[in-house]
Amino acid sequence: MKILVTGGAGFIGSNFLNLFVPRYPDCRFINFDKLTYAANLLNLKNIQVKQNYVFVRGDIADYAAVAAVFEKYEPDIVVHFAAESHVDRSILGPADFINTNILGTFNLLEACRKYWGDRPGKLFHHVSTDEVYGSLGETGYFTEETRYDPSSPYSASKASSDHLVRAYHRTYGLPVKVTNCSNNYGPYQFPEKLIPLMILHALEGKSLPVYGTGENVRDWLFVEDHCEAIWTVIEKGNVGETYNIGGNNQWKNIDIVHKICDLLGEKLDKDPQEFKKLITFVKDRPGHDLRYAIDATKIRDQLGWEPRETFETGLNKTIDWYLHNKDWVESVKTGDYKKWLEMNYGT
Ligand code: NAD
Ligand code: TDX
Repeated sequence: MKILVTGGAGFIGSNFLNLFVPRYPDCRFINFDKLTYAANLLNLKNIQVKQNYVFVRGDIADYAAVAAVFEKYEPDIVVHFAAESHVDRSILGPADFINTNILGTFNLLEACRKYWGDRPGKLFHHVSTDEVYGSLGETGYFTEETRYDPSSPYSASKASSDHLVRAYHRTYGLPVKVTNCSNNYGPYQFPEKLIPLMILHALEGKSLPVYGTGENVRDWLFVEDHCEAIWTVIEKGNVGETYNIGGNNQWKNIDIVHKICDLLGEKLDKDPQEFKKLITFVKDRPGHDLRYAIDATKIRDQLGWEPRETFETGLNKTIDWYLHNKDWVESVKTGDYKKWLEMNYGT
């Protein structure tokens, strides 16, 4: 089985490869990644020498590059993570989001259609987000039937890609599966996202910027639980169907920031107040969705998946990881990784 993983040098994709490359030595994994600012090949240092793993640098928005990978590696399964993923960046500059998330997905679908034809045993697994559903009010959950209502250029581009994937199934019979997951956290997450940003700012004594009043709610899932859920859907899910993934773990942003400060206080034997005094309420994100919450009944009941980590165990692991992986943190912060990239790849 040959598995093409797009975006495998990013946060979730690298966790996916780190879990499954060693676990499935009979599968060959091809990691196709453009290496944007969010990627880091250091994430993959434990598997880079494995016989069943290969890295190919390339852009999914470039059809010729995508076609070349299909010709050379003849993948049976595509697990499509590659995306521009940060909402704030999409507000500042949506163009890359349209290009990668929409055009890039289209190119992959076209390649599948051309190179797979009607052959059996193929699968396009599309990794998507709960943000396509827009915002919940104070109550309720997103189910697989919730109407799409995206708020940001990021979520609109992901919604668009979801529609394309489903259209390729209905129109051309392409074997696809879609998963829509809630907010992930864990090792290797680029420190622009809430949890790693707060951990690293607190450690450096920088302000902890909470948007608006901090009352917005997100539903958090440990990244490895997301990866296991994707694998479960690949193995056991029905072709043409969608599965929501979430850990039933809703938190207000401000409460998470307090919790991180408390845990850092415990771990570093410091007064948490030292970190909490850094909290600064800043201008709200435009179009900021109030609340996300996933109803994961379908994947639990039909496929038997459930998360292994609680928020307590997952957040502790995550903070410990950022405390013990200073080289990774430094390389991301100082731009050393960017220099290394320029030396090795010229850009
Ligand atoms: P990330 O930003 O950490 O990583 C994205 C990866 O895609 C990077 O390695 C980047 O280099 C690569 N990439 C970007 N543009 C590319 C292009 N044009 N061609 C090839 N590679 C390209 O993102 P992430 O947080 O790991 O998210 C992965 C996927 O999961 C995304 O599709 C995202 O929408 C989805 N998702 C993320 C979350 C979350 O909380 N992070 C939750 C649900 C779904
Ligand atoms: O500095 C911050 N302060 C703050 O209050 C940051 C970075 C975020 N926030 C708030 C905004 C959100 O309500 O925290 C919440 C989480 O923000 P992000 O980490 O940017 O995540 P979010 O916008 O919820 O989107 C994430 O989850 C769904 C991922 O980035 C997406 O890729 C995924 O699809």
